[in-house]
Amino acid sequence: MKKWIPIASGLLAGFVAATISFADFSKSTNTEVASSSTKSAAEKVYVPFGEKDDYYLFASGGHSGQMFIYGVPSMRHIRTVPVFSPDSATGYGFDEHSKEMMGGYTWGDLHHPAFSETNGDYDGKYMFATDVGNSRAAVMNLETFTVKDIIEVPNTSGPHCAAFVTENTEYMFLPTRFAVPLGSEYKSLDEYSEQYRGVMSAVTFDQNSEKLNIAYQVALPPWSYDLSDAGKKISKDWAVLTTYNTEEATTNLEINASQADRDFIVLFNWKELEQMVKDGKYEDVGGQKMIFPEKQKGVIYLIPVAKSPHGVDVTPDGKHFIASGKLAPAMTVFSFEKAFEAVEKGDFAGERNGIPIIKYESVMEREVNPENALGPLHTQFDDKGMAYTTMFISSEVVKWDPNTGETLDRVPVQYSPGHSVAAEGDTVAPDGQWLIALNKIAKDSYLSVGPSHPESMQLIDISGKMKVIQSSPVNPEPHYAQMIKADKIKTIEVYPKNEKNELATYKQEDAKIVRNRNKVDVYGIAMRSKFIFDAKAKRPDVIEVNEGDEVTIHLTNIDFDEDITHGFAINSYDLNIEVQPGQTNTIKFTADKAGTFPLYCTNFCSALHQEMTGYFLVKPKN
Ligand code: CUK
Ligand code: CUA
Repeated sequence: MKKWIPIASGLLAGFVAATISFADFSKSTNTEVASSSTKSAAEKVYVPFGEKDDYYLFASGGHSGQMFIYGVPSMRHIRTVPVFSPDSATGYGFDEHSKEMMGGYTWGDLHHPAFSETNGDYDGKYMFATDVGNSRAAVMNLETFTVKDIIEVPNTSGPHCAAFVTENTEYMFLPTRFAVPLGSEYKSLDEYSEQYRGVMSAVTFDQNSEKLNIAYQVALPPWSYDLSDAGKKISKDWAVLTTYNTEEATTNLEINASQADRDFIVLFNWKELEQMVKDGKYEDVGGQKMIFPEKQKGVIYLIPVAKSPHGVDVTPDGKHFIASGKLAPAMTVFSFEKAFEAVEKGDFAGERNGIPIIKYESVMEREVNPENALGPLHTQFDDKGMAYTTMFISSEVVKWDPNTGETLDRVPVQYSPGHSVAAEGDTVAPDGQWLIALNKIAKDSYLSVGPSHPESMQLIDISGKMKVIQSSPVNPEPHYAQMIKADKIKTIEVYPKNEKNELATYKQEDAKIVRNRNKVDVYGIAMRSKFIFDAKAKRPDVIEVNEGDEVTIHLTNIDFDEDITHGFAINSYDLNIEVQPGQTNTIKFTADKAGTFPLYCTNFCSALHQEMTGYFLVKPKN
């Protein structure tokens, strides 16, 4: 194994000084932008009114807890979908279902979105995401672009190394960034190596109930798990994860987690883990089925890799995986076949924490080091199997051939790309044509909004010589994104009538208010351009209750007409929900303030939208 230390220590300084070196790029940037604003580039991104984009881009919203939907190639922002944080625009986190899903949390940190897959291809049905901030996983339905389920994952902290799904969405794996004691109970950091673990969770999804479930967990060593990818085709039963801080440092990680010459790729066979669970080879930890790899051998392996790797990406043919060493200026191509052979033969170089280490030389295919390229992070692929790696420090995307290691092309981006995303990039058959660099620093790209700038996404035409042809601000922060062919997503136009739903009210004359002691249930209707809460009342658009009453409002939008969405808010009560066409939504609250409170529709719905109001009257207790 090569020594990476001398290069790496220089790069550490480069990492720190990265912001300073941007200045060097700004001149070349301006010429680059000037040449890219030629007619042909403009034509390529121009989607005339009435025509639609070819791709949807689902960009993670980082610590906004949201997902941003863009059209490609226009790079127009189409929608923000709240996932892990409440959203005033849609009332997400206010209505009963989303409030319950939110679990009391008010923010999230969404890093890596992942589409559901069928035979290794995006099937356009669901999108998964994880929350590094509060250790949750979520699933979004792509018929409605709404979140259907969120689970909190116990025994773990910060599933950054997720989500990646297996070839037929059998599992979504959630390895974590932070090691914690099992059960997250208090343990001194002096006992870190013995008592802490980096737990990986195997999450399943049931399409009928639209629920997520934790199938089992694996108590990996107390290291940080960074990025991951599922195998494809010949490697479909396997998956790989990068680790750092195999030093098991507990303080000053910037220095202490970069000591060792190498860290590891974790290679595991999820089919065999599944079998272990069936065979009862696990322990109960806080109600979860926990597999301990040091006790249950033969399924998980370590492969040495250049220190502090970041991304690991499986090639579309499933034969190789490529690790990028953020502190070493190299990408390393590993062979799955060689790894399987080494496992078969027991060709190991000892073990670490009870897990066998496969010899580096046995599985390494080649080390690739494009000239002057610094800080490789993540790799995507085109339709010819060529690789595109983002270079964080040298602010560029490098195209190279995984079969030969030859550098084929490179293009500067502005600046410091983290991930990039290729069209259908994580499937067994990427599309080519488009790649988007997800840049951490926009700096001089857009009109200034003060000291802090948005992040930027730059569209690169990869059909010929790579060329940046469009740029879009995004705020914050596209850690990762996935790009899917637009025609794979089939949205519904209105929510279908569900006569079995007892909470829904479809006929105006059925709107009613039911009182049971201090509980008030409103079965109301929203329609152009009025509310009907009690069809028989003198004023059908008024809800009158007593101070302290528990109020539940079930509101149905009976405009079965695409895009006619109504909102419902009560002044000064800090609540707002939305009802999309045909939808029934429920909100529950206590009438804890006596007084007169106007209520109104928050979503512009007709010429008489301003008239879509009423009163919420709360009689004082005495
Ligand atoms: S991470 Cu690699 S640059 Cu959260 Cu995927 Cu951001
Ligand atoms: Cu209904 Cu505005």
